[in-house]
Amino acid sequence: MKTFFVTGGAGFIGSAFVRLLLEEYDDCRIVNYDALTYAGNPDNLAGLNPDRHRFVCADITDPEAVLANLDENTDVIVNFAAESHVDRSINSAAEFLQTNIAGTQVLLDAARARGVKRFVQISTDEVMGSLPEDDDKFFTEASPFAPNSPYAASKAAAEHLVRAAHHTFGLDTVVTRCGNNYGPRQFPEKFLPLALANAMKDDSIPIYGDGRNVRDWIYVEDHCRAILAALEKGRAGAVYNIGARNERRNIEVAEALLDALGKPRSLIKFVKDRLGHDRRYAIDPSLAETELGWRPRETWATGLEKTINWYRENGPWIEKVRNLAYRDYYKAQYGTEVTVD
Ligand code: NAD
Ligand code: TDX
Repeated sequence: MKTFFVTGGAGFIGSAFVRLLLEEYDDCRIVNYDALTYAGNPDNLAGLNPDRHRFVCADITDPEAVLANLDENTDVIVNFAAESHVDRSINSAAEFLQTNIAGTQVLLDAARARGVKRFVQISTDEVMGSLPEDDDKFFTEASPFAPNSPYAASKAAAEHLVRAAHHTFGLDTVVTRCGNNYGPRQFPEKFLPLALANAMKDDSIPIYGDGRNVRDWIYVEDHCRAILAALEKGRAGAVYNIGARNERRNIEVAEALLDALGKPRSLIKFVKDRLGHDRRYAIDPSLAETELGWRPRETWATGLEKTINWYRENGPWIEKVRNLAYRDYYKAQYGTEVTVD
């Protein structure tokens, strides 16, 4: 039997990972440790078996709470907990430094104190900065760090702390760096679910700048399977870039969503650019493919279809997360209101 301590497991990717663990291991036990910030959502955990999945509402920056909930026999910590939205980090960086940096160190210290066998850090391609447009360059594990937003800088700092814990104390660590995830249960502050939720209500889709920025999109379950492969087969101290070789310009993403929904492209609205907006992310996942034997299962077409179907079938989930706090955030960020039921 394996025991997992998953942080941030009530968020978008963490909740998909917890589901995958419960599917893949008949006898695993999971402590799902999440502070339920604005992005954490208990509805994301509906229906999970309480005998094998224990939810704890607490903060990773609280060392006592972490130690109180981290058993001696824990096999793996998987750290998803983070402030994850670039625009919010531009508005205010403080929480990003606390959770993403200080919180990661708390978890590393606790892992050593409890003799946890492996520590998996969920990082991002953004730590490597931005690539030139229309180029054949990709991010590899050897790409230098060049974070451009406070979010990316905080995730880069966290990676350095993980590296230091491995080098100095011999903690068994693995880092995964993924690109832009999409799929069910993604909070609609991120571009794809925001565009989808807006278009479903005939609200406009705000596109920053010229809309030609490129992101490398991956279906969330494919990312989770890569994390599982890294957790099981990754070398101690290694970093793995995870991507589905699926570069798209933002404008193409918006057009694909509108076409699939049968909505007019006139819903696209160009708005003021994000400060410091990274131009292109593109990942070379060769190492994960060769060392971990991992491959994505979904194509852009199948992943998008699954995602759109999920949002179509889960109107109440969307309406619930587009609460007063969300509507205030939206108004402050975009200067317009979103339509809610
Ligand atoms: P998310 O914002 O949906 O979820 C984050 C979760 O962490 C939430 O449930 C929140 O309540 C929890 N959390 C935040 N601060 C906490 C704290 N101090 N203590 C405990 N829990 C806390 O994020 P996501 O999109 O699911 O991303 C998960 C991880 O994957 C993050 O580390 C992010 O940097 C990384 N990542 C995300 C993407 C992406 O495209 N979304 C891509 C690459 C890497
Ligand atoms: O309203 C918008 N309009 C727009 O054009 C928003 C919210 C975004 N965008 C653009 C900015 C980016 O070029 O769309 C692209 C995607 O934006 P986000 O969804 O905010 O993602 P990004 O900034 O690329 O970062 C994401 O990928 C790496 C995740 O949010 C991070 O958590 C992850 O680490």
